[in-house]
Amino acid sequence: GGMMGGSGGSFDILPISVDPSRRARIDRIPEGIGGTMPDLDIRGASRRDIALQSGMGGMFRRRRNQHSINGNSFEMDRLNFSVQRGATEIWAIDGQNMAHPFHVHGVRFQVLSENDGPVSSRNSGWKDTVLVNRRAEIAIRFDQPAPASTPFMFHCHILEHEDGGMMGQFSVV
Ligand SMILES: [Cu+2]
Repeated sequence: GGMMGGSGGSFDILPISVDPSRRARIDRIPEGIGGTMPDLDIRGASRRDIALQSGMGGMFRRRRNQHSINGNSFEMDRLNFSVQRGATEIWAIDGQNMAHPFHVHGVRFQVLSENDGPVSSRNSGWKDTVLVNRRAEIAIRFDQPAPASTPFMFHCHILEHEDGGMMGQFSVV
C-alpha cells in the first residue's frame, strides 16, 4: 500500500510493506549499537498489587484526596514502599473497571498480561507507561537508585487523577 497526498490527485509518497511474520517485540539489540536486551527474567520475582482507585463524587473532579492507590492518596511525605536495587518485581495493576495510563518513574518495564490475557502488539515493547484497561501485569527491574529523600513516583497520567492523589512514591536502595 501507500500513502496518498495532495489535492490535485493522488500519488504514492511512502510505500509501506508490513511483514506479519516479524515479531513486534524488540528482544535483541545489534552488537554494533550496544548488544543484547533480553526479556526480563521473572523467575522468583515478588508480586505487588497496585489498585488505582477513584473516589465518590465524580471521577474527573480535580480535588485533593479524591483519588488514591491502595487506599492512600498522595502525600509528599509518604514513602509508599521501598524496592531493593537490582530486584525484579511483578506489579499487578487493577484499574477498578476504568482505563488509567499508568506511569512509573526511573524504570522501563515489560507488560506480561492484559486483563488476564495476552499482551497486545502495541504493548509488547519496553514501556514506561501502559494504558491499564481494567487490569495489567508488568515486570520491572529496578536498576536506577532512588534514596528515600528523592524517591521515584508512580501514578496515573490522567491529570485530574494524579492531581487528585492517584500517585505514590518508592525508593530503590
Ligand atoms: Cu487514572
